[in-house]
Amino acid sequence: MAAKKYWDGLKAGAPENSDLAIMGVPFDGAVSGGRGAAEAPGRLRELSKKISPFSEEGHDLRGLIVYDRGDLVFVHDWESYYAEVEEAAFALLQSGSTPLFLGGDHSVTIPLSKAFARYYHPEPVGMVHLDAHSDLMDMYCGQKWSHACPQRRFLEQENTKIENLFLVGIREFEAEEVAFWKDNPELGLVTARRYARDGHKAVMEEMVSALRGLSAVYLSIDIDILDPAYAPGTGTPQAGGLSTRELITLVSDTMRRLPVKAVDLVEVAPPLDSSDLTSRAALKVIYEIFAALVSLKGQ
Ligand SMILES: [Mn+2]
Repeated sequence: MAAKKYWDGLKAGAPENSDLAIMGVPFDGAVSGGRGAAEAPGRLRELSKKISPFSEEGHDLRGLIVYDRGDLVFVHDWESYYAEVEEAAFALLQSGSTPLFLGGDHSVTIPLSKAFARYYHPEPVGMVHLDAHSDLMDMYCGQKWSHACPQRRFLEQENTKIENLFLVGIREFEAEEVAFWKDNPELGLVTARRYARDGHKAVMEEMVSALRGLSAVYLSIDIDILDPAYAPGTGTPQAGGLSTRELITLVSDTMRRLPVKAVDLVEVAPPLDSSDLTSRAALKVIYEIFAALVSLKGQ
């Protein structure tokens, strides 16, 4: 799929010479709430045609070279699909560009972050998880690959550590997740309430200091970190979340201040959306990721 068709105004590149590589993972078989996240990559690409290639502060994004690998479509079974997703993610990491994975539900982070950890092994890797939920369940609905489990699966990788996992925006828990947090005080966990109380700057300092020393960080953005007022189109919305204004700044600063080497954006569910509000919020975040990459490229 040529980037020319979508992502209007950006330069289309090959995997080896691009700044950013996009891959859609249209899978929503692991949700506990509403489905529809499988339609997100298609909807986001479609809407990208209407977005001008400038950041919200007027920075020109037309120099950014983007390779859009297209979607990895689910064909057979869950296990072989995740193996394929992992291999495709690994290949994109090998190409040297920064991958941006478009989910799909949050379970897709399981094979994606596994590929990430494997690519950087034995170097330690970190994770920033922006979400209403901590996704720290060992099992959910009898399933280890539920969208409630990705961070537990990430912590099973050899080169990950609890202190290198940093969560922001959390405001709903299962009993097991609260117990896990209590048993592991080194876990970086900022609730949505604390984010509002302490403010962006203080949380950024805490995040940067928690992940200091790492050379590769994975950024996982669940759109339900946003308040449903800003992002109604998601399977498990939770009131009391961040505003789009806050999320854009949070993602932009995370990209600039930490060595983010891969990003995913998950849980946008177009069939549950209203006037594409959620997809448009996601695209705003995506274009600020582009802007961060452009400014990092110029350094
Ligand atoms: Mn999640």
